[in-house]
Amino acid sequence: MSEQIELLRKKFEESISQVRDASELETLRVNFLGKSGFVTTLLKGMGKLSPDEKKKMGQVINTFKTSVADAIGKKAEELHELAVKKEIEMTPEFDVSVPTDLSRGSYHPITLVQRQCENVFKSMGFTVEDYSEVVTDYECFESLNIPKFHPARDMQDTYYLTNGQLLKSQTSAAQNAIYRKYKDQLINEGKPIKAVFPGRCFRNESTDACHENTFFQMEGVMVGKDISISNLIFFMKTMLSEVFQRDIKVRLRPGFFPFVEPGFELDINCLICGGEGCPSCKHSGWLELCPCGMIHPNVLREGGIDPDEYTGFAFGLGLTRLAMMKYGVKDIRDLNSGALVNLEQFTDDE
Ligand code: FA5
Repeated sequence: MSEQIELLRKKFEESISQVRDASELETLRVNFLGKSGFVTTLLKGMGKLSPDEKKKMGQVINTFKTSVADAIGKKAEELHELAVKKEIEMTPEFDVSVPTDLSRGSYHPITLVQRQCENVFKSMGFTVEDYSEVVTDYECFESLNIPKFHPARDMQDTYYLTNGQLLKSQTSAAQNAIYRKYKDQLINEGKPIKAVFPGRCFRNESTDACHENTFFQMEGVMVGKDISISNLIFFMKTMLSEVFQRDIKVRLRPGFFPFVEPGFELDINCLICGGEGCPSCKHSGWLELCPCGMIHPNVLREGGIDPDEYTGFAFGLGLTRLAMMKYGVKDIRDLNSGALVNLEQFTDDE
């Protein structure tokens, strides 16, 4: 079996050095780490071994598995950086000194609330991360404890590219990469991971006053020793009181997301109708704003972090809905309408 692992290691190293893009990387990951992949087959093959051999081989295979997962994570980051660099190189140069007679523009309300939230979290020691809008199935679902055919996928039907990649349906898609990016600092220097990552999300969704097919979220994660629900509630409360600059009613209720346990829904009392019920809150008086919870052990493990040593929380703030509430926009679709008459009236009040 040791020889078999050595051969597989060589095969993996050779294959990963030839990978040119994210879809090839995903194929390689499935070949090695997928349900019928080489590593899973190795683990299944241990059934025939004696208990002593099983223990020994189990360790060897797991070390191999971790090294494969780490190398794939690193390669994903490299490919991402390369793609960004290429895009920058291809952007034509333009002359910023050319005079223009266009009137001065204004920031979009979503940009305004995004910046406010970023500033609040930066002041509390969080880094702000950028992530691509086109992601793999692994990033958006599998790394988040949502295997193929899991019913939770039905809630997030999205748009697929012909190469198997997809437009991300949730900012949670960046979680795995963030854990891999900062895990060494966490493990070697004891520095907790504290990051927020705003981004555009896409869902194949019937639109109404509070649902769009293209909307913004801001994900936040904190991972370290002894991180608990109290930390989560503290950061949520601070963020909301800083953004609204006044007391607002919120409620926390149980919610299910495969990547957190326990999970919660954080709702905000509708500021359009004052909680009476209106189309903006589907006549319930409450608007789902920021689901959250304690990160599931499987998700931490998949990100290279030992869940027996570290815990963490994650949240997924609906930035577009936050903009609606903050600026009293009754219909979410107005925010994507491009109607300047509506959008120009908001200013950066910082
Ligand atoms: C998620 O997307 C989870 N990834 C959030 C999460 C992160 C949970 C981390 C736990 C831990 P959900 O599908 O409920 O969950 O979306 C999160 C928020 O995004 C919603 O509360 C809402 O504010 C916003 N949202 C979701 N769908 C839409 C939509 N179609 N239009 C506008 N806003 C939306």
